[in-house]
Amino acid sequence: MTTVIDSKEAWTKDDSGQDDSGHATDEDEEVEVDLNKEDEAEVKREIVWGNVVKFIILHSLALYGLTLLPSLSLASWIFLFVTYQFSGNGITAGAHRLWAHRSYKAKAPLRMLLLVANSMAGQNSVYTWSRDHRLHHKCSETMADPHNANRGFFFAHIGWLMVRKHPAVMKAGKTINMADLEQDPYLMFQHRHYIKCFLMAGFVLPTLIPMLWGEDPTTAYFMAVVRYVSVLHFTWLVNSAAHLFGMKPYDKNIGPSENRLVSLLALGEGWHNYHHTFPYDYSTSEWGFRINMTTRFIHAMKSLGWAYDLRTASPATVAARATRTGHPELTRAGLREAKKA
Ligand code: ST9
Ligand code: ZN
Ligand code: ZN
Repeated sequence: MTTVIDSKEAWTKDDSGQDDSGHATDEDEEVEVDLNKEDEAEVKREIVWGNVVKFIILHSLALYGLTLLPSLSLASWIFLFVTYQFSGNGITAGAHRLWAHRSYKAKAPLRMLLLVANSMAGQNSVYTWSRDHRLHHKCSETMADPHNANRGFFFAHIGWLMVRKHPAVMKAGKTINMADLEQDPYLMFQHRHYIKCFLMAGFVLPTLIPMLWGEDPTTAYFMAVVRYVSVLHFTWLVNSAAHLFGMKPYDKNIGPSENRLVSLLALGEGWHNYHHTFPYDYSTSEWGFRINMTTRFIHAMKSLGWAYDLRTASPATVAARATRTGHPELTRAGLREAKKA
């Protein structure tokens, strides 16, 4: 079943009446931090050198891993591609569209599958990821946004993971309602045992499995590093490139943009102007399956009966919003009209 949302307000509450997305609610009034007056110059950056060293080592290993690609067997190439898609969906279909935004519902087998995929992607626990992401939407492009794109491409991409968070992030973060995720025992298990889950799904299994078809374990390990670092960068591009480059059909007053290349690499998550305007939409775009592997995945799960209650914005809602705040001629309906004329 697909739920079409006609009213903008409809998505801020789930069935239990709790705010489920981290977006603007009445509670916003309680955020006392003057988010826009914080001056970049006043921010005392505290570099977390441990993370800097960690990322240098990780990228060095990934660069060495790239030199092994020509020696890969066909089976290992297929495995690399499948694990990129699988772990990527653990972020896109899992942490992002299911858990952070509750844009659809999933039965237990799908939730388990997505949790394994998410652990493989190694981007912090779903709980931590969703808390930061809900805050990213609620305080988008202010000092309380953990990866505020106004602080530049590098900060939004990777820099934010190498410095202590701005006090505004901590303060505004306390207004994020996480009760829905706290009630999920699977998620809290992953949160409590995160490092073990990550190492097992991200490195141990992807090193052991290719040995079944005779791959050298060292090569298999380096392929896991290449896959991990690639998926990290494809994800970070949503925070950097898709907040800086592209068209804005739905809301021209915000940074998030429609970026095809990012959508291709990030399994459909580059349609970021649409996503920030209609964050409850399970498809993060009005273009269906077009450059959107995650939407294809969710539909495959729906046909198995594992995904249901998919929420989406109606064409009328999209048209009304684009007319009010965006460029209606650049929306799907607008481009269709232009083609006819
Ligand atoms: C990674 C995450 O890569 C990537 C997220 C990307 C999001 C993209 C979104 C775009 C849309 C989706 C697109 C998907 C595309 C996928 C494509 C796939 C092909 N609210 O954090 P701490 C409080 S991770 C409320 O340590 P520091 C809280 O009390 C990469 N409160 O702050 C917390 O304690 P606890 C691997 C908050 O000390 C306490 O502060 N991971 C919030 O400033 C301390 O929190 C790493 O490299 C909040 N939002 O450190 C680890 N935040 O947690 C990187 C904090 O106990 N992280 N609090 O409740 C770190 O090392 C640290 O977080 C730090 C900041 C150094 C960055
Ligand atoms: Zn964003
Ligand atoms: Zn989002």
